[in-house]
Amino acid sequence: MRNGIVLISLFCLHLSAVAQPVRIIFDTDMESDVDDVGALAMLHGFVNRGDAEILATISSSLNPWSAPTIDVINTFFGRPDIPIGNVKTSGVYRNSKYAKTISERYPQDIGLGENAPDATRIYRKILSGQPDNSVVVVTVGYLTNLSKLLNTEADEHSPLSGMELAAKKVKHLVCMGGRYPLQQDPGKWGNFKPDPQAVRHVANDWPTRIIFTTGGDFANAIPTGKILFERDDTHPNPVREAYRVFLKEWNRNSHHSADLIAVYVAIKGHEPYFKLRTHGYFHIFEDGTHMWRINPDNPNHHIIGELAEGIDASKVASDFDQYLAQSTDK
Ligand SMILES: [Ca+2]
Repeated sequence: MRNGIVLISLFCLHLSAVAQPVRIIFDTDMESDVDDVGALAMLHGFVNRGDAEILATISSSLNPWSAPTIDVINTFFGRPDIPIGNVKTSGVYRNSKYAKTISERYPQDIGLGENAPDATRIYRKILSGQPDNSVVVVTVGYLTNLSKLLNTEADEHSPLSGMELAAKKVKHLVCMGGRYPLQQDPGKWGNFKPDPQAVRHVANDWPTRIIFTTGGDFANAIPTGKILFERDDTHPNPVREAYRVFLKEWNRNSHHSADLIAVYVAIKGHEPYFKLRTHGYFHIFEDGTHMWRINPDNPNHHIIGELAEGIDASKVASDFDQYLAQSTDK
C-alpha cells in the first residue's frame, strides 16, 4: 500500500512537472521583419495550450510603433495587460512596413513606445518576483536590453546587480541571431549587425546557458504564414494584416520562420525537430560578424542551425502554422 502511495505521489509529481507552463520574457525588434509578429502569435498559441506563461513583452527597437504593435497582438489574444518595456535613450532604430498601420488600426493603449517603461526596469521588476532558475528569456531582436540589464545596479526591485539577478532567476536564454555554419566566411547579418557591442557583451558575459538559433537557409526552409490567408478572411486580424502588408511587394503568402523557431525552442526545446550542437562557441567579432567555432568549448554556448535527422521541413512548417492559425479561430 505504502509503495502504491509513493508511486502515485511520484506520478503526480511527474505530472505537475510536465504541466508547468514555461515562464517567458519575450524581447523583440517588432519592426523590420514580420516574423516577430508570427513569433508572438505563436507564443500566445502556446499560452492557449497551457504550455507557456508570458511574464513580459519587451521591445528592443526605438521605432515608436514597435511597442504598440506588441500591445495590439497581446490585446488581440485577450491579454492586454502583459507588461511591456521599451529600450530607452540609446538603441537601434529601423523602419517598419507594418508597425504603424497595425498600431493605428487595432486596439492598444500604449500609444507610442516612449510611453512604455524602460525595458531594464521591467526586466528587473519581473525577474526579482520569480522563483530562482525559472525564467526563459527569448530574444528575437537586438541584444541592447540584455546588455543594459547586465550593467544595472541594485534598485527598489532587487539588491542584486543585473548580472546576479540574471544568474539567479534565468533558466536559460534563447537567442535568435546569426547564421550557421559560417566556418569560411564570417557573416554580417541579422540581429547581430545593428548593435554588435551589445551582442559581444551578452555572448561573452551572460551568466546562464545561451541557445543560439539561427536564420538564413535553415529558417527559409520552414515557410510559415500561408495558413493565415487560407482561413476565414472576414474578421479583422492584425497578425494576418501584418503579414499581408509585409509580403505584398514580393507577392508571396509565406515567410521564413527564424523568430518562430526561437519561440518553439524556448517552449518545447530542440526536440524533435532540431539538432542541438553543444560543443564550441559563437565568436562575435567587433563589427557583429560572427562564426561558430569548435574550440575552445564554451559550456554556456549551444547552437541550433539544422533540422534533426529524418525531419521533413514541411512537417515543421505545418506544425508552426497550427499555432499561427489560432489567431484566426475568433
Ligand atoms: Ca526579429
